[in-house]
Formats: sequence, structure tokens, C-alpha cells
Amino acid sequence: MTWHLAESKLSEDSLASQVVILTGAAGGIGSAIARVLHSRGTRLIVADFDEGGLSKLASSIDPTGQQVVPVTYDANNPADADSVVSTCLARFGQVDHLVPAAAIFEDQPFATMSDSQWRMAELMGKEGGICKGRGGSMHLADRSVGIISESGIVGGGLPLATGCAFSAKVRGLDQVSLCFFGDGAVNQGTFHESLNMASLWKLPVIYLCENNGYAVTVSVSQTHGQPDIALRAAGFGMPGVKVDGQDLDAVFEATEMAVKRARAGIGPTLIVAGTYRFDEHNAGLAIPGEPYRSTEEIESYKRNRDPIVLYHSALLKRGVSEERLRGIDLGVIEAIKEAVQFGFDSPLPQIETLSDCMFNSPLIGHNNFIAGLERK
Ligand SMILES: Cc1ncc(C[n+]2csc(CCOP(=O)(O)OP(=O)(O)O)c2C)c(N)n1
Ligand SMILES: [Mg+2]
Repeated sequence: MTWHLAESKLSEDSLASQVVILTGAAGGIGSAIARVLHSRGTRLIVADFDEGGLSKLASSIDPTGQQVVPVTYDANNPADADSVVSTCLARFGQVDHLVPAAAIFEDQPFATMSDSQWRMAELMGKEGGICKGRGGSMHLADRSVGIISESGIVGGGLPLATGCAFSAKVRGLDQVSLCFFGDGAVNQGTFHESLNMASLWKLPVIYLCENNGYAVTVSVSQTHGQPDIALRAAGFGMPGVKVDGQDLDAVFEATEMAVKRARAGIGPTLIVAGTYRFDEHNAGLAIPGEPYRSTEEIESYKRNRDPIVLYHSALLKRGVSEERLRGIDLGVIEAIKEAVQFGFDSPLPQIETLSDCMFNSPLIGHNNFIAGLERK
């Protein structure tokens, strides 16, 4: 069977007479849309791969089974798509709209916006940002450079990176997943689960721990039964590589080795880069009470272990001129100034655009959805 559904917008007043196939309906925003549509009298095929989730959704919003019909399907199987459409025709005699409740990463124009200005505006939560301000500093994604997403959850990136590596392996691609996290994430369950699975399945992933000695204010020695984080790799059957995180060449070499291992199908690597933060966990964060580290400690790192200063010296030794380095510094300062100004000048997102970027198709009834949020 071949079929084609013209792109069309659902209008509020015709919802009661429409028949909609809603894919990705079983969870999250998908089930919220199903409820909105059902409350408007729309007849629905709710489709997803999650059979249990779907039937729970359908029976909770329409116990009669007359208006909302669940159909399980696998998005990778064209025959399943056909059967979704034929079920809809058999049950309702028509198909008016296909509405994919797809997640934010699909088909968004993010990939074209990749300079520092777009990213700075994103950090400020502005409309001009790479995710139009919806990602902010904690959930920024930039597919043009392979950033799938950050996570505001400590240790949240580890399973995402492991899943990406699994995906690359299944698809037979030579992509390697690189995951950054802090010493604070190492005691999360996600660290152990991810490293174990990646080692078992020899996934192409590099776990790069930035060990700056503190999780906000709590030191590694206060919280880690084994403060030598690289040693933990042995428990998962993978190499644990300790590297001076203030030395750019050392980090590059360790990462390059790990990429080669990953591409050769040997499996994951844990790299632990010893580093230090000059500022607080968030720049300018006020820490009340007793200081958790001494001014001498901070000053000593600033004076002796600043990676930019160290690399400056390394480049001078390699014959790069002082003048060239000054030119690079000035260029970077200028680019940052421009990016900050771009961020300030960019408007805040408007509430009417709340659901933009979340759906492949225009979202039906989204104004009501937003009005509901405003009431709360
Ligand atoms: C699951 C979870 N627990 C607690 C927090 C609050 N939190 C934010 S950052 C942080 C410490 C993270 O430590 P580390 O990764 O070493 O980051 P650093 O302080 O060095 O920047 C905590 C506990 C969180 N975001 N997520
Ligand atoms: Mg830390």
C-alpha cells in the first residue's frame, strides 16, 4: 500500500470532525496531546512502539474504545506504518492528519547555527540561541558539532553517551561517543551502570572525568571510598588513564588513543583529567560559612597551573611568535565580547512559542495547552 497525507493544519473549530493518527503518543507530550485532542472530540489512532503505555493511555482517556484506538508499531518498519493507516481507515473510514509527537532533536534547524554567538545567546536563555533559548546552560544541544545534549542531572550524560555509542555500533558507523562529567558524577549509579554495559558490549565510548577535586564544595577525599578515580576502571574491565588536565597535549594524546581503541572495536576507556576550577561551581556563587578551600590553594593553581598560560609557553617553545599568540588572544576576547552583546540584544522567547521546536507538524490546540499552563 502507498499513501500520502498532505501537510495541513488542524483548526480549532473542525477538531470534532477530524480523524488524527498521533505517533509517539504513549508518553510525555504525546499523551498530553492525545488528551487535548480527545477532549475536543477528535477521533484518534494513538500509535507508538510501547504497547503497555499505549493501552493504558487509550483506556484512561476513552474507556469505551470508540474514539481512541491504540496501534503498536515500529517506526523502522514500513509495513507497520501501512497497518497503522489501514487500521485507521477500517475503524473510522478516513484519515485527516498525521501528527508526530516527535521530540525536540528531530528536524530542527539547529544544525546551521554553530558560532559562539548562537551558543552565548543560548546560555542566556534567549530566542537567538542555538536551541532558541529552550536548552539554556544545562540542556544545550548543537548537532552541527555533535553535541547531542547536556544534562542538568549530575551523571545524567553517562547513559546518554552510552546509548549513542550503542547506536553507532548497531548502525556500523565509526562514530565515537565522548562524555564529560565531574568527580561528583562518579558516585552516581549511572556511572557504574554505563561503564559496565559499555565494557560488556565493547561500545565506542570515552568517559572523560574532569576531576577538579570538588563537587560544588565537597572534596573528593570526603566522598570517594577510592579517591583515585582512574582505578575504578579496573572494576569494569577497561583502562583507566590518568592525565594532567591542565596540559592540552596530554589530554589530546590520551583522547586520541581512546578514540583509536573505540574505532578498533576494543571498547571504552575511562580518562580522568586532573584539573581545577578558579571560580565557584557557578561563577559568582556565594558560599556561606567556613571556606571549603584556602585562598592559597586557589592562587597557587592560578599562578602555576592555568592551562592557557601553560599552553602559551608550550607554543612559544615550539617557535610560535609572541605576536601571533597576542593576536589570537585579542581575537578570542573580541569574539567573546561580540557573543555576549549578541546574547544581550537577543529577545526572550515568547510564551506563545512554547511548543515551537517540539513537533514536526504544527501542534493542534497548543494555545489551549499554553493557556492551561498559564492558569496553573
Ligand atoms: C542527580 C543530581 N543530584 C544533585 C544535583 C545538584 N548538583 C549540581 S552540581 C553538583 C555537584 C557536581 O559535582 P562535579 O560534577 O564534580 O561538578 P563541579 O562542582 O566540579 O563543577 C550537585 C550535587 C544535581 N544537579 N543532580
Ligand atoms: Mg568537580
